[in-house]
Amino acid sequence: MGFSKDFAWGAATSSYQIEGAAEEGGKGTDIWDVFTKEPGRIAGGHTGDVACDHYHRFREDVAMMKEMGLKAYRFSVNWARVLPEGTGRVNEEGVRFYSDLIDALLEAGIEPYLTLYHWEMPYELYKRGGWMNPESVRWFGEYAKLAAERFSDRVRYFFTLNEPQCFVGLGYLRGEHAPGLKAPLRDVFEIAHNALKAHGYAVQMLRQYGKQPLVIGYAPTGSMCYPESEKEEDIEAARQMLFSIPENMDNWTWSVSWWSDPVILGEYPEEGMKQFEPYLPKITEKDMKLISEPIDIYGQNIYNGRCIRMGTDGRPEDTVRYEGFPKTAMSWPVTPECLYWGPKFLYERYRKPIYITENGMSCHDVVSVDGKVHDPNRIDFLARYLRELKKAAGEIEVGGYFQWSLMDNFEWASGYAERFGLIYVDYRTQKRIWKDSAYWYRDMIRTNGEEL
Ligand code: IFM
Repeated sequence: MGFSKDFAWGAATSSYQIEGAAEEGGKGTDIWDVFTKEPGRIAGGHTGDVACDHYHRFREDVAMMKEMGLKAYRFSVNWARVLPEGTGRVNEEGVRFYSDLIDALLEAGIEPYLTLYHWEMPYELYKRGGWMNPESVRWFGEYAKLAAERFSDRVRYFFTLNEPQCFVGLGYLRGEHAPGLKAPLRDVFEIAHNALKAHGYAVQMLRQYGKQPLVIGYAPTGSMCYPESEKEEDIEAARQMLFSIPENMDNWTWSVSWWSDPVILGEYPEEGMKQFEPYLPKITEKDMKLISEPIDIYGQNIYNGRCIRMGTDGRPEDTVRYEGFPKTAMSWPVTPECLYWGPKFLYERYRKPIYITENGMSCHDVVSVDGKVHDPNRIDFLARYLRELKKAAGEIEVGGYFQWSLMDNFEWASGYAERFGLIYVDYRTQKRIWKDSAYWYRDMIRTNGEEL
């Protein structure tokens, strides 16, 4: 048994990475608008001001999705486009943009999956402390309410936060992403706790104001783990490592359990409570109840994993990758097994239908002399990873898969240097060119992964 008949074959994007129109249509400024303008922050000094110009070309982009046979499209709303100051005044033009996009998707027979927060904090809220301000919980709830009121008559699937690991870890601990801070650990834990509370409050608002029964999820990331062998002890080692707490405090935000246990199980992992004790804010029962407001599906962004075995001392340990281990253009290891073991371990622990909300690779894609974009590495990557997911789908509930990304886009601190898309974007002309992998993905969807 493989993928279910109604499997959500999709592709994903995010607002800042593709929309452009940074100062158009009444949009407010967000933290990425500001961050990208600071010298030295982004490779090549790139910004998302124009990006893929999706704001103006969304109909053309939806037509491509239809041609590709996508069943689902995961996109995000830019908070500052609909609420320019973050709270209060609604920008009707911004609401109309997303509304038109949703209509176009539905007309094309594509199910919209809407993510509320893919990192665009309105700058006005940032000036008031952003996630550091306990009020951020209420702000995010107000935004979720607006999304429910305006979009949920047509959108059934919502995700709250995308990769809190990144927007907290890279944005507030390492300073590599907006807003570019290297905050003290105490502040970072408070920011993290507020963001989780905001997630819970958004779930409440979506349920309360949803115009139909909604399917609500969460889309974290984190390092996946897979066992070196099928031996029970290695499997157990990988499971333990996956949910363990990183010892190195510079890496703590990559934890899976710190971000997901509270949301699904209603408590922070005990190991983390001990290790992080000196830095933790006050955590109340009421907070935990809010954070664990029930959700319906569990999203996970998975790109690669660590190969783990049980050490001779009875503790899980990383294995060493051999010389020349396959890697993507961004130097991320190619480890297809993580798309079997990751969902399995997550399902065992959280018992919710799993959605792979992002997976993909960056390649050194070029337009060849024949005018086409040949990306055999991406096809090979997809075939290997999806084969593993298919195996998982035969054993646990897997509801969907979103390829990252529909098209090349603004890859945060790397600017436009990394190409993750199925569709090649020539940023000089905004011309879209289907890569070979896009045709491959279309055919794979057509057969529901039969030939994998
Ligand atoms: O482009 C990002 C995306 O915004 C979040 N997940 C990882 C992708 C690739 O780095």
